[in-house]
Amino acid sequence: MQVKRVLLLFVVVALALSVTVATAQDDAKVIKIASQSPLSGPQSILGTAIRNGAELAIEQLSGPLTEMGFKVEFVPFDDQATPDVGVANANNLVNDPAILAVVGHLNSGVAIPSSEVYDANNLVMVSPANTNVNITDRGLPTVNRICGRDDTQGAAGAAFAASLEGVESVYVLHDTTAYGQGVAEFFASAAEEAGLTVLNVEGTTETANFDGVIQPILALDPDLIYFGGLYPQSGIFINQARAAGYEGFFMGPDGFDASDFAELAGEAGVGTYYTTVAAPPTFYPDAAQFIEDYQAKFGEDPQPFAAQAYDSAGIVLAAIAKAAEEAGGEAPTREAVAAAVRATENYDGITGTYTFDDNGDPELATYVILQVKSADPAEWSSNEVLDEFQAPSPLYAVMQSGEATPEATPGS
Ligand code: ABU
Repeated sequence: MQVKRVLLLFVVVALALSVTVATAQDDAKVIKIASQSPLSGPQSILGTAIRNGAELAIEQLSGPLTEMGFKVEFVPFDDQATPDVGVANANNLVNDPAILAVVGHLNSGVAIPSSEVYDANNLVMVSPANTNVNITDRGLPTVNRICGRDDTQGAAGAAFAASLEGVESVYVLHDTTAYGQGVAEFFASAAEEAGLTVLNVEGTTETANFDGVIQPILALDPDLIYFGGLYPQSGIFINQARAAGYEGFFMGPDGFDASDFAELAGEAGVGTYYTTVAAPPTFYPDAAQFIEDYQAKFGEDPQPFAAQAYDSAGIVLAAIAKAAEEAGGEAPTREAVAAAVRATENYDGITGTYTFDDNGDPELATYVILQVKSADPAEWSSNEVLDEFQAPSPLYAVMQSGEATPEATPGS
């Protein structure tokens, strides 16, 4: 009887130990990738596209890590397009040691303070959408993006505006965010250099009734109004400005690029010009399968930045797999993942081939100029591509010129 009891105790202890060991092993093998983007509020169409694109990539491209015995989990966060919320989320997610990378954000004004938290914790971020120059010009070793920059985007918009027949004067509005103000100021200074008269550069946080903004513009009668901001604000502004009698051109940056712009601006938005760093997925020949898979999984067409989020997550997955191999099949450190992401060379994505410069900008980025063709949101993907070009990042431009030894921004 005594022997039986001892044996039973032994079996129970052995089982408990094996469960503990198995759980510890399972925990050690879980790798998490987070996303941060607005999943609620007026910008959630684009934020949801970022989350969905990243989720699809993790589902489809985790094979190398799965074969090494890892389980890859996706943890999406809603930053509500609000800096304080993004930073609060960042402070939470850096405390989960299984999170090895972040895909995001949509808004540069959220990404800039949030990435200070990531960087202090060696957590790498790859943005599919943030275009403000200070995303990468801070030279943080953990902060990268695969899209273009607002210095080039603003200048491209100004060059296009100057090429339009009848455009000699412009009025520049912006939404006062890091993104909107930044791109508007780049547009304004390039417009001046191109010989256009910049009648005013003005910030507004109005979101519903723009009458007080529109009347002074009508008095100056500019040939073109440029709005540095995103579609929830610019769509309503354009609708009201046309209704108030403005007859000139409208133009804006990639923040216009969402099907809800058509809904909000209505017929007044047809003909609007916009630059973007994330052309419709149909623009990218290698994205055909992605579009099909996205439609099958989410029941809708991918909005702008979904395909870029897919590529951002793909870059992160490849880097984690490389770092895990170098760690002998163990989960890599965040530092090793950040270094592997920055060392990305010729990553063959569905939206392009990506190599990061020493500041985390893609060496080459694609810029596209489009015109809205219909007030029907379902036709958004049919907007006409008027021009496209690739431009080097500032560091890569220096490297190519051979004029000086390229150096990353101090701190990188
Ligand atoms: N570039 C479009 C998203 C807005 C931003 O960068 O803040």
